[in-house]
Amino acid sequence: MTSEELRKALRLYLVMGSPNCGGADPVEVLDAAIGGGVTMFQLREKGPGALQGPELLALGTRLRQLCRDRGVPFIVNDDERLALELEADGLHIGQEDAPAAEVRRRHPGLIVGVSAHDLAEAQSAVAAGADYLGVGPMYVTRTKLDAREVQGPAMIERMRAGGIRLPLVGIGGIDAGSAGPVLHAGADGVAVVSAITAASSPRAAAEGLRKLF
Ligand code: 3NM
Repeated sequence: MTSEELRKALRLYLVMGSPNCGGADPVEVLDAAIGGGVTMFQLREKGPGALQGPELLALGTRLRQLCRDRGVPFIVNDDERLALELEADGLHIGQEDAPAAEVRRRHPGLIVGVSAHDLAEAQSAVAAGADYLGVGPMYVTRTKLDAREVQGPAMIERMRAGGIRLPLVGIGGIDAGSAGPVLHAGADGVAVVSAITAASSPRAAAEGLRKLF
């Protein structure tokens, strides 16, 4: 994938695991969300009731297949082994996970995304060879219990002003009503969990976000 293709794929990035789906089948949620215009998917199986082992592998296999069928890049959060087992297109890592430079070296063919919360973290991630950055939290989020302090869209502006040219997505508390300032600040796209997974119609929610592009 070229960097321009990656920039486009990052426009509407759904991040999700079974704990975010309120008992609905994550495969059905993802199918509807892709129907509504989701352009990239990350399997992030975290929080109360998160699946592990064979159950996680089984769910990941179904989600991976759906992404393959629909032509949507499939990214795995944090778990390098799972990413390889599922033949993921990429890995997303946080500041508390394995160092980005090592992940980059170990997996030269994968898209590597890194969570960055300030300009210094963004600069280190660029130096480590990241392909894109997730910047958050943009707004208050109830999805990630250990989220940092709210940075707001201004952090994206600060990164752009500081010379960061890598594809950027904002994350944290974003929905169709609050995505505008994030894009205006210089983000290539938005990453969302609950705006889609907790919506009564994930498809309509995704359509509402896609209209912004
Ligand atoms: N990462 P919602 S915030 C997974 O700030 C994640 O790095 C964040 O969920 C960060 O769209 C977040 O429901 C949760 O607010 C985003």
